[in-house]
Amino acid sequence: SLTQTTFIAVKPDGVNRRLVGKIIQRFEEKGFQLVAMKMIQPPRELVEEHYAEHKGKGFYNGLVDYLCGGPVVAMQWKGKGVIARSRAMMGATKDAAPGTIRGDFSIEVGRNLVHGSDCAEAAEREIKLWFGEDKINYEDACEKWIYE
Ligand code: DAT
Ligand code: MG
Repeated sequence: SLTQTTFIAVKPDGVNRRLVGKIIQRFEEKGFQLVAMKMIQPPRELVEEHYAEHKGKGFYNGLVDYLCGGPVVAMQWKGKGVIARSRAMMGATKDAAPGTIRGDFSIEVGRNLVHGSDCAEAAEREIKLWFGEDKINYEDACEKWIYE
């Protein structure tokens, strides 16, 4: 629905490689609306909770180290079908296709620049975890030019 909101994060490699602007620009150009954004170096407990589904897997500790290892730009983006559409724009976890963010700017699965919630339940959980109630619901002035 139009009111769907998702959690997107630029991971520490994206920040250090100066790709924050480019990544944000992709979602802006698509027509999605930015409703919350902050830069934080997340504490380990937050990242462990965020990636709880992967606990026990071989890559889990490295994954948590990577995400805690520098600044993260955490965002909420709003729009029609934004959860699935932003995942498509990010590209697959493995061998992301050219034209996607991961496909265009990354090589390794463990340095893949960006996170996006994979379903509505995850979006709700991750938004609560990273932002609590913090977001700004401002009027989207160009909505009628993006949606029919
Ligand atoms: P995604 O980030 O596409 O939602 P995921 O939730 O399956 O992917 O995994 C979370 C992150 O963990 C992913 O962005 C990169 C890392 N990861 C996943 N599978 C991996 C693997 N087989 N080896 C190394 N890192 C992996
Ligand atoms: Mg995931």
